[in-house]
Amino acid sequence: MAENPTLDNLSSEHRAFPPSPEFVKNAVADASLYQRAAEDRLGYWAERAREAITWHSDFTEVLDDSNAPFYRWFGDGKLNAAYNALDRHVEAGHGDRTALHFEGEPGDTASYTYAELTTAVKQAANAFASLGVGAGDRVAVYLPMIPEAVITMLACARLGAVHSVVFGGFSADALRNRIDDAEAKLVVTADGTWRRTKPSPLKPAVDAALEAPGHTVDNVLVVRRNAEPTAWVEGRDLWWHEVVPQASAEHTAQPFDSEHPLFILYTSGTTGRPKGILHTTGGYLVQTAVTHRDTFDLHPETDVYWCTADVGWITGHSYVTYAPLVNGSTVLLYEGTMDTPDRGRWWDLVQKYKVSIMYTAPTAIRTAMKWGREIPDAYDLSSLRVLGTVGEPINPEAWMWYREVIGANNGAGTDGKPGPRKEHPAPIVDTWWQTETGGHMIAPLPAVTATKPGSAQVAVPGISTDVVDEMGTPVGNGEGGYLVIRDPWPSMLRGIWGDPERFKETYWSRFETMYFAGDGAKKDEDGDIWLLGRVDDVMNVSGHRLSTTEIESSLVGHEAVAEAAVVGAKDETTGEAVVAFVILRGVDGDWPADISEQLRLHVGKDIGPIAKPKAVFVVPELPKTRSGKIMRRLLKDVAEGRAAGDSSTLADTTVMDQIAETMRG
Ligand code: 6R9
Repeated sequence: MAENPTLDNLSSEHRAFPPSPEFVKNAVADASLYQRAAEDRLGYWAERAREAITWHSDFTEVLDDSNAPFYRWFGDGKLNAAYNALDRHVEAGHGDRTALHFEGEPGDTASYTYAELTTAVKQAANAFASLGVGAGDRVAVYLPMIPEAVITMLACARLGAVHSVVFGGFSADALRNRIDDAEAKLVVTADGTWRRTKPSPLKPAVDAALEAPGHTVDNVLVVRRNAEPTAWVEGRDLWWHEVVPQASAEHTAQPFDSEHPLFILYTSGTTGRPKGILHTTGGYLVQTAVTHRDTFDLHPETDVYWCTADVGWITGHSYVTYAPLVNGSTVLLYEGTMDTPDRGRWWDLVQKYKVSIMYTAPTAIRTAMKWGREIPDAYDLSSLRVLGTVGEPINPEAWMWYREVIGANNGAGTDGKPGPRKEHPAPIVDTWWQTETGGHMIAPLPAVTATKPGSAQVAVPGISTDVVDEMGTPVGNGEGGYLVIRDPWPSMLRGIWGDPERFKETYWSRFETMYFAGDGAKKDEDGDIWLLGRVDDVMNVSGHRLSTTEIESSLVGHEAVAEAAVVGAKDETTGEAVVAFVILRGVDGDWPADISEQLRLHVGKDIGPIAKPKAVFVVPELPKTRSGKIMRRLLKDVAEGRAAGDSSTLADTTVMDQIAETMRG
């Protein structure tokens, strides 16, 4: 791959933004962390574990690798996750600090101090226990982004019960499969939520999921959220408000083993049925808390932290619920979409709650970019001081927009003009990690790293990542290959629920002793890591490896393009051919009729003739999962002239029809 012209193209991105002196002065994490971790990796993690977590009984062993790849971390330590997220902050005198600001989509609000959230979780724990839930039992959670989602997760953790959160957008079938796989005995749900001002039901999917007999569920606990009429199964269904607030507010958290299961979270594999990724308690909390503090430069006394991810995804587990609360921070939780009641909603929330740390996905940034900067420019975003991204590679254009338009905003503008700018915009931290890794693995330290637009750059302290070739040999700087993780890490998955063989096969068989992440990556001339997308998204055109990400990035760099998705379609001569789907900025007629041809030439010029798409299709929408990932598989079907395959996990299932329609027309 060394002489690959297209992989080399990313090295044309040479901008770097060092931290400002004032940011460095007040930062919680400095370069000594890398130093310390390099000297003694396990000693480093032991120190961080004791700093971040209150252990009921201390551990003596940091890592047990005697049964690899089934690693154990802090194995003989005992702790309670909910105690760490709640009670200990109250005991330390922070009971009055706001733990959660909640804003519903219709504009209703609620807030919980640490003392109030602790009480709410104790009551929920007592209520769950009265329904027969105990340590080791599984609880399925099918809730919108409301405080009860966080309360439910922590109440399970408090009891040692294992939660399995299923994203509210999944179908009844998907929910049933997950309930069955985990053998859940309780389902916690809501009557519904709000989506774009309309009530959106949830409970009917639970009813449908449980219709066929043979399941393990005894009770369904239902939060009243939108108060729409709901079918009711007597004896099985219970209202949250009739059970939880009545429960005792006294509950003493029991310590559990560090390796006690904390949760299962299903994620899709490359093929076949979803994998139940298992996380346990001690190591997971240590690494998520430590990275949340370091990557976002968290000052829990003063920061207001907002992660826009849904609790149905790993980001919502690690960086909405567990790490922020374990760190005693103030968290904003927002129920709705970006554009309700209008496209300024997110920026209105930042202004209203004086959000200082914002963590979101590139797809959201590109959407905001598409809507135009006049929208965020009209708000005062001066409170923002750290900006994070996660979920997919971020193209340099979106990164720069995030920095300039959001991170440099120093007050609202008027008359459609931007307001004052900051001399030192908020640093951007691009965080690479996975459901399987539990917490951040590759990310800048904002007070140390000179950040580069589009790169996650360096492994976090104590983590050893590498980029290797087919044979597992590390590639040199300027070369591309497969991303691997060399050493076990505290928040690593402990397995796939009920399927140890699949765990070994999926992650540990490609390169024996190293974890195979499934992502392509490149080291630049400084040795910094650039993620290139899933290896299943890497195309091979005439023997050249081309990254979908790189071509998408080039397309989005053209002034006409708002969003782009690229796939490799089978081609008789070249093996695969590059086929691009783009959404244009503005309205119909803004661009010349031969815009597709112009875009082909643009990519050819930008990256090299080899990368020039064979076809560029202008489409109204791109098929995305509910977590915002583009489903290239479906586009590949279209590009290869087949009917699109299973599109049931799309956020909007009509998108493929719209695309087919456009291509016919
Ligand atoms: C946290 C999360 C994991 C996959 C991962 C990779 C992609 C995540 C990224 C990124 C480039 C980043 N990914 N973060 N790619 N840069 N900063 O998203 O978990 O839903 O399991 O997805 O997402 O391809 O392998 P998950």
